[in-house]
Amino acid sequence: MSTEQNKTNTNAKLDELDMNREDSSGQFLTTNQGLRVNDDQNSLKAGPRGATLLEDFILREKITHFDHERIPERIVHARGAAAHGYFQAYEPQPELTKAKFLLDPSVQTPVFVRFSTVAGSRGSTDLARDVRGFAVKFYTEEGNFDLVGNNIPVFFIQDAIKFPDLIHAVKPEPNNEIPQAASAHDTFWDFISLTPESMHMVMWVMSDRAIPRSYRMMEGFGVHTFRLINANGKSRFVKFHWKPLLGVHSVVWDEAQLISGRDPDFHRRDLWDAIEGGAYPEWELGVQVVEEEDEHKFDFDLLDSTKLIPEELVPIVRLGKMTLNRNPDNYFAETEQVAFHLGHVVPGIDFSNDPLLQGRLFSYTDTQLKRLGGPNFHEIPINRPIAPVHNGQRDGHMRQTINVGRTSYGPNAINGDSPAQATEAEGGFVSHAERIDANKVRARSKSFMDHYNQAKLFWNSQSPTEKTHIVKALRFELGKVVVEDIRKRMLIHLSQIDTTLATLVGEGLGLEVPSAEGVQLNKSVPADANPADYQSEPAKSTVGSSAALSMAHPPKKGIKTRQVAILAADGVDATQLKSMMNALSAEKAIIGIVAPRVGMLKTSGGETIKIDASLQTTASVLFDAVYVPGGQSSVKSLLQEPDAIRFIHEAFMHCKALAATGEGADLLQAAANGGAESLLSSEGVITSSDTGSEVPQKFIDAIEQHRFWSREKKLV
Ligand code: HDE
Repeated sequence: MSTEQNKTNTNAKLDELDMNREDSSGQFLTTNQGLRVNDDQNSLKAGPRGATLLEDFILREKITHFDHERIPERIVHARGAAAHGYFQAYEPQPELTKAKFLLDPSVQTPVFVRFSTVAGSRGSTDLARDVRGFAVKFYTEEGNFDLVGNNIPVFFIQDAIKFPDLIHAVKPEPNNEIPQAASAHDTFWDFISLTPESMHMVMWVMSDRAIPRSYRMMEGFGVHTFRLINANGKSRFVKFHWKPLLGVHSVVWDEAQLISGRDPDFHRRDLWDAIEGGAYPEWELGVQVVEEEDEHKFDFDLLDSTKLIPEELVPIVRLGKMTLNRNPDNYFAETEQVAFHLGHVVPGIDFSNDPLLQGRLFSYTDTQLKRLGGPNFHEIPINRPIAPVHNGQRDGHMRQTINVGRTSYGPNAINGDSPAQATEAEGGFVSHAERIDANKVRARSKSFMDHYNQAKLFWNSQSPTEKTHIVKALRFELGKVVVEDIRKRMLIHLSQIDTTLATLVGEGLGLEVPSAEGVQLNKSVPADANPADYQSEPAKSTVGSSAALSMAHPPKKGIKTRQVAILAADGVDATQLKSMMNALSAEKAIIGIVAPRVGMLKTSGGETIKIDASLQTTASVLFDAVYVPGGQSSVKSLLQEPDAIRFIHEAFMHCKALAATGEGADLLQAAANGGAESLLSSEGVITSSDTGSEVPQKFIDAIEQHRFWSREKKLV
């Protein structure tokens, strides 16, 4: 695929990166000292058969650099993919904030966004059942602002001091480093079953949100309550949201597991290809705004990161749009070295006292010191702000800046007291002067003790299909747990959320739901505390639902960038093929011609068409929908390929849109005969025995539905 289009999209940050770009095209090979190398194939030896000489500085330089190529991977969010783009405000927001990038709709603020999984190592699969990171660096003219969020609006724990425990529990077990990128093991569920504050998050992580179809089809959330502050110093609480313009979509768990084998880079590739192909992903940035005086009007605490504000209570105000329009040039230099930190804020944005947020304010810089090797990581090109940097910080490993002059302290008279502190009016950052009057205590607020109501709110808000998927996910995860007491404890917690949920999960585990009577459900209790003070009541039966929490409701938004497989072999009916290809291309879907072999395909009309993948190199799980055109010899060849029948069968089992015209229906029939009896009579399967002129439009409408859940057996 051409990268020309990708490279022409630029912005202030991308231009600034130019000074660090290196292009070897047409150049001589050199050492790191610029010395031209004459022989890079052989080391320097005493005679052609050795020994190798210590003198060989070219060999030593090359090998030494190689030996030091690796840096520690991120302790969490190790695996990711990133892209450049820009953010543009819709309207000036002076009442909400003085942050300049939200005040001027004519300004395009450069951004760099990194998406990630959390638990797996750098080389793990994209399709793990996991939270996804959604970290955005805005290179504003007032300095960098990092919005380091996730694709789930709440978190597992309420206090940062529990983070190492949570992560140690979910990471592979320390004795054998198994399992990779999976929460389905004893230590994770042992911890969770003793930590009821996790239950709301657990419901989200067991839902389809944890297996997104694409990074481009995920929501993003700042999770914590932040503050926006306007030029008059008025502060309001806000929750940040990213809403994808492509809608929110997921895959099914069986599919996720198969994708992990077929293409562990599925999400990375999807993001990369979409941007290379000019289908730039877009999200709207929104905020839920809560006036300071309303801080205590909710039946949960705004400082508790295990709670969300239902959109029915506080609607989202859309502030602007982010577009990702250029891939990185170099994965390590950009995606790996980018360093996010919640403490990177600009005037007009400030923090709340959420104890999880406060702990993060420490952790992110600390971790970069280890990961990137020293205090100068802000000088790494991708981390450099486009705003000028002047201060008295000096030296340290790998310092790049050549600070001139004699002074690196303030106040100073030698350099006219430069660099000067800025007044608030000059853009100096002034922390919000929140009044705090309290005793120093190591404690958890009573207002954080409700652990089940929002878990129930989430459960109540799900469609029957989504509920079924949550039950199946819990059966899978807890089914992999070996210690039976952990399963039982989890069933007790689930029974505090919803008895049907607990019973259904229990059925899958062959267990009755144990009684909660007399059980101390919360073990996350300090030594000297009264456990009774830490117990949460079961969820109230009056908890309602919130439509925004379900993926079933958002309107469907076309089939742009959906991957459609066309199964064909030599002799495929040219007219049917062309008419479907034209219709799909007009809707900006991406077509993949899949045939028994790679190379070129001959149509019935004698034309040749490039095959994109063979049945051996791809699979239905890498596509959103499948079409089989007619053509006697084409379909005859496909019928002899078990992989072609499996392709159809799998797509059907994963509830995807299927279409066939002419003899193409025979392949669907063969898949139906092979164990999917209801295939031809199911929703989302479009066939026509004639040339099927109306089939393309019906197929497009079906792809837009994403999945046909009526094919699945409902548990709820
Ligand atoms: Fe993070 N988190 N986190 N986290 N987090 C990191 O920082 C941490 C939390 C999130 O693409 C680390 O640079 C603590 C919530 C993202 O580079 C580390 C706590 C949310 C990324 C760290 C949390 C996040 C990270 C590891 C509990 C959603 C990837 C590497 C108090 C709002 C950023 C790094 C990227 C990365 C600490 C909880 C999001 C160790 C202590 C809640 C998206 O600093």
